[in-house]
Amino acid sequence: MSIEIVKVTAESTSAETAQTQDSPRVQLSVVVPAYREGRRIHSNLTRLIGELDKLDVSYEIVVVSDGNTDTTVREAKRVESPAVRVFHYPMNIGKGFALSCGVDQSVGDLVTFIDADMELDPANIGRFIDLMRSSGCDAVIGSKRHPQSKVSYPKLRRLQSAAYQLVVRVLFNLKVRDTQTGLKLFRRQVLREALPLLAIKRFAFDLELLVVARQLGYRNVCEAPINLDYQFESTVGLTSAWNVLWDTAAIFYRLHILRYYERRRRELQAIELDGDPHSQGS
Ligand SMILES: Nc1nc2c(ncn2[C@@H]2O[C@H](COP(=O)(O)OP(=O)(O)O)[C@@H](O)[C@H]2O)c(=O)[nH]1
Ligand SMILES: [Mg+2]
Repeated sequence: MSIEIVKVTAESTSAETAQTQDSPRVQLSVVVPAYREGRRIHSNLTRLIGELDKLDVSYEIVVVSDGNTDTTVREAKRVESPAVRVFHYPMNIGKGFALSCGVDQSVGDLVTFIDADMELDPANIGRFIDLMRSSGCDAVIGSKRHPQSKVSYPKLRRLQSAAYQLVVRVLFNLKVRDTQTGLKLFRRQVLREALPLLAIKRFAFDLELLVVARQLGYRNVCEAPINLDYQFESTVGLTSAWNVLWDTAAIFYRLHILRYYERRRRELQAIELDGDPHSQGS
């Protein structure tokens, strides 16, 4: 699939420009997938910037508008900060695709994903970075089941989430209690290796990323507390819940039956070697 990704903020605000000039190297990239966020994205990005400004890191914010036809792009562009870049493409492909696309456009050594609705408190990002630095882990993932998390969300969602995590535990034996929370921090190297192997563009992307990262040897994943303030405006209905389950079964099939991820990795390595002039008969 070939998709034209259009950058919709002015050239002078780009982080690549920042990288080549005197300003400090971007340490943290914050990728924000946005779908049907409308007017609230402006105040949400402003809140995010307020929290990031408190941290002792240089950062960029990469907003990815995934086929929005509402005011999301216009409202995101109104945010007056040189750290914010907004990308848009015309079709809605899915949050997973949007996150991958945001990572491609970003430059920081650390990469955070955060949902645009800011139901997850961006003030938590600082703790994620501290935890990564102190523990040396490959990824920090927000967990609704961490004992220090403060979460308020409906009973039905709690039940769905608990049942799903049970399925995940049985199928994949991941050593985490919540794969689905929309606040995560990765070392860029993990994403650089894992993202090209993923097949999922929409549902269960988070799970596939964690499964593939483990397969690549990135086993050191920490869970961190989050504050979740649920706003009852979810795009995840019963159909999506079913689709997540279906995608989850597909990950299991690709991992254990097809051995797809291993094969894909070998294919990509072969392509890389072919394209590398230093690999030819020296
Ligand atoms: N780019 C992109 N983002 C999406 C899509 N669906 C949801 N999102 C974003 O992902 C975040 C989480 O979605 P939401 O519907 O709130 O799911 P929930 O919080 O799990 O109930 C929000 O910030 C949305 O803007 C999508 O198809 N593409
Ligand atoms: Mg949400």
